[in-house]
Amino acid sequence: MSSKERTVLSLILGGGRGTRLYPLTKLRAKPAVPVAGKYRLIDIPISNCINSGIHRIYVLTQFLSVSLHRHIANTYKFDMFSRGYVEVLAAMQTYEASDWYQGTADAIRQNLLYIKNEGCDEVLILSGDQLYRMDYRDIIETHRKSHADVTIAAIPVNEEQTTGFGLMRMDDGGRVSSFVEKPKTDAERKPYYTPKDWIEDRGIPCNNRHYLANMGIYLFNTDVLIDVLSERPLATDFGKEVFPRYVGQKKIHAHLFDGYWEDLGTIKSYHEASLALAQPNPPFDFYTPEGLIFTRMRNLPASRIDGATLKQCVVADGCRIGEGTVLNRCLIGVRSRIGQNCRLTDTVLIGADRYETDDQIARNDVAGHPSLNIGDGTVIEQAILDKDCRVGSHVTIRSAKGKPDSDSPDGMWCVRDGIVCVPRGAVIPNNTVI
Ligand code: ADQ
Ligand code: ADP
Repeated sequence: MSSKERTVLSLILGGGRGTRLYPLTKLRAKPAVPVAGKYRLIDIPISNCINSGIHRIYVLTQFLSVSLHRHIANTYKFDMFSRGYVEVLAAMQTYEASDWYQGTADAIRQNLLYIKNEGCDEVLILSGDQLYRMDYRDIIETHRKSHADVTIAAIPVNEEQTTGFGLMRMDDGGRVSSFVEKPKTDAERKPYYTPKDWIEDRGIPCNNRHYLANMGIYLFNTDVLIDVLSERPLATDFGKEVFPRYVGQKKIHAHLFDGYWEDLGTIKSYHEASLALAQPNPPFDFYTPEGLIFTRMRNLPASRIDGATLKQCVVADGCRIGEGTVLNRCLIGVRSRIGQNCRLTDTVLIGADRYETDDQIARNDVAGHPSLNIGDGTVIEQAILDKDCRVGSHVTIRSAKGKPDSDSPDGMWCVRDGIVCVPRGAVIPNNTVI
């Protein structure tokens, strides 16, 4: 290495059309989707970058929402000496192409100008919809030691999980010798079977995980990235086109990782990972001195809970929970208001953007209009209720487990992956049964 320290620029892929997270992405860009009661999806990779000493960060998103921009501008302020920044690059804003980003590689290609201008040595490409903590200095070290062109982070997965991932075969020196994107058949998957000893020799317990999956975390030498994307202008996706094609031509290495890493890109995985935060010994730990996850400071009061029973719950700031209410395995987001004698099970309540005054609530009651967020005597199971929803009193939302995806005619709720989702701002009148 030269005496000059190598520099890393980070690009976070903030999401395609966001259809898999619909309706959470109905009114906001995917990076702005709330997570863990008080954060947004984008806080996870940005915090990982900051904790790894990477301070130059672009977030690539399909559309620029005011709330995403405000969140980033108000949260990530670097001092003038660090030369750090977090900036959002929206698809429609680029001059070279006026189209939506067609895929992960295309999103990066449309922003090559920014990468070239930055003059960095390496580019770290991250997914914006994963919950994990990683010190990227480790993958940077693996990359530099092996003199690779590209290094991909890899995690061992079991056979059932393989259909959702790109799989890699590595040689003993850590070089990737072949890559297949989301294999559909046994024949496609079989060559990627990695023996237990090979995995355990590298200090990772195998636990029946015989396949090395692409985590969607890539470290490229800048010149290689520019080459690859300029040479193949039609390759739109790293997993589908770029890696399978370049695996023999470029020096692609893998960096093994074995911590908690969960995709939050679908309603099902979002719901599961959110509720897992409320478990005893949660797999992702927000309560640790290491690797703080940052978010925007809010001047919210502490939560007030009056005679309610809570089991395995996470409650964010500024909430009020009424007497006689029972919450089992719930994630309750900022400013949530839950009335008396409610029963919520396996539910994610994202919260509210503001409070209503007592006067407003009284007027709503007289008019029979539900107030923010959940009225008295309401029962909810297996649901995700987005921000500012107004679920009336004595409403029942039953579990839709096993039921097909559907949308209510009035747009006030839908079923995705067997989970009832109430979109942002929806109103569910008193006594409704879903
Ligand atoms: P997928 O999970 O299918 O596979 P993909 O849709 O390619 O992921 O998205 C990866 C990341 O890029 C996500 O954060 C997504 O939101 C974002 N993204 C997707 N399209 C985008 C676009 N047009 N513009 C901006 N951002 C976009 C990939 C790899 C697999 C690997 C898994 C790991 O292809 O090989 O195993 O990630 O999760
Ligand atoms: P959250 O508090 O969950 O992070 P938002 O960032 O969307 O959510 O902000 C909550 C509310 O506060 C919204 O109604 C938003 O319009 C308002 N708000 C937040 N920050 C500002 C700001 N800097 N200027 C004006 N309004 C703001």
